[in-house]
Amino acid sequence: MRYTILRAALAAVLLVPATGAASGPPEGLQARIDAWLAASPGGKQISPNQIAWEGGRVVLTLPSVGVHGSPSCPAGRSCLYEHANWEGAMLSFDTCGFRDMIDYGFIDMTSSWHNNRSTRSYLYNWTGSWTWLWTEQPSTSSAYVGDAHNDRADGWTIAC
Ligand SMILES: [Ca+2]
Repeated sequence: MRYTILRAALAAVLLVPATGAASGPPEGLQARIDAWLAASPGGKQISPNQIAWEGGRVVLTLPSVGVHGSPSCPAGRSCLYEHANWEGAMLSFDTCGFRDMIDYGFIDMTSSWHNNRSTRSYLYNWTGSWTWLWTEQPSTSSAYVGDAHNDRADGWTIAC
């Protein structure tokens, strides 16, 4: 029960910047970093636009100048993007296994992806249990996950 409440609270916190960004001037980068860290304890800021968890195995990159706009995931990592066309915040992993993206403030956010690893990734939605959304083949990308899957992914399994 506590888990469900935390998830709902996190979603509410994370929806605020998205709404503000759409209707007003761009908010400060550091302010967005600060809000992200407050909502996702355990992360550490490692550069002006990046937060790392697990010693760098998981890295969030916020667009500091312009947008990503192309599949930009570093070699050996698998990346999820906040917006279509590989734009907005990017969450990247360089380790295999399952992760609940509530730990990184990235639930219900993914709109495009780039898997730059040699193994598959599997994305899931939390609906009281884990429901499979899509599979990413090695060294592939998608500019948009589609309306049925947009802003749904909460869990991520990267094959070893
Ligand atoms: Ca979801």
